[in-house]
Amino acid sequence: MRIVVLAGGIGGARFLRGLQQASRDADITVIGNTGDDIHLFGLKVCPDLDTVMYTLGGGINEEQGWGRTDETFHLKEELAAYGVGPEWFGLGDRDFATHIVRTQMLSAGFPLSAVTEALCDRWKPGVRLIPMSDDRVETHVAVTLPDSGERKVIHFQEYWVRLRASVPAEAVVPVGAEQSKPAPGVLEAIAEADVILFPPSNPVVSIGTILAVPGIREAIADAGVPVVGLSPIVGDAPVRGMADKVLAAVGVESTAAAVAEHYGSGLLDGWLVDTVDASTVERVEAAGIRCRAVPLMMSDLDAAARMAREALTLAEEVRGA
Ligand code: FO1
Repeated sequence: MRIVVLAGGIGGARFLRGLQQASRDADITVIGNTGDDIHLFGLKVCPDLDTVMYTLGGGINEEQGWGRTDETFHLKEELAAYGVGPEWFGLGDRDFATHIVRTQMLSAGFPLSAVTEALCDRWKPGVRLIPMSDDRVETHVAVTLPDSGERKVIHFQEYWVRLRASVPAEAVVPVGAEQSKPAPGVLEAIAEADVILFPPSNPVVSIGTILAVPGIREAIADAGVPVVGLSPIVGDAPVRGMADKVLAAVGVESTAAAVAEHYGSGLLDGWLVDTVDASTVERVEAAGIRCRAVPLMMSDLDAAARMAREALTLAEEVRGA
């Protein structure tokens, strides 16, 4: 079975580990979000691609869900000693190697998709990881800074990590998306898929950014195969991260049903909500999207595998409908 998954960061990566366990013989292609990418110290850092690669490749810092395990921060300390920032983004020594290799290959003229393939040669994640685009797309967020009251547009990572999303996101803009093209293999993978999954990733800055690359949303809508998503919102709050902060920016209430309606029945055929949101199944089905309430707390690998199996089961129900 050929499965295509649109993945963001931590939630997406953990779901993928469950999907691999639930569907061992599946051929999984991951279309990774690159809107979180940031250029630091002359290096290109791709947080969501690295989180998928490290999580499935066995190198992830499990508690954080990002960065490498067994990390040290000598390089970061030395840069700080030179007064070279930013200090708020925790790049570890092992992680720096990934960004150096990536930047070296990009400078040699390789596209990001080829670089990602090369990095995955080492990590062997067991999925094909393709960036949504080889073109530069970076999410920026309009905020009113708490101390100065000044309205500013800042990089997503500064909003997410330095500000901890402590102020409302007034606008979320994937800069460059309009001019970007799907990376080689993205549209082909969607066209050849037997099922397409939206894991519990951030619907605005992760999956929303992937869908903002011209051609991807249309390809999924036209794929003619079941598209099933899992709600990242449980009981009106995001399971992890601060999805509710950016949902407000796009006028979407922080509920499992509102996120499904945000994607729309033109895109989604099925939607899994957590059992605590069972009362919302009717509203999602009224939007033309098949809905089931199942446990969605991805507390461990077995829980993630159960969720993946539920998503694949719903996909078959939709296919047979
Ligand atoms: N998240 C944090 O909350 N603090 C950090 O210092 C931080 C550093 C970091 C370094 C590399 C990387 O790949 C990810 C990193 N993240 C950090 C996570 C990152 O902000 C998020 O994983 C994604 O951008 C959102 O999905």
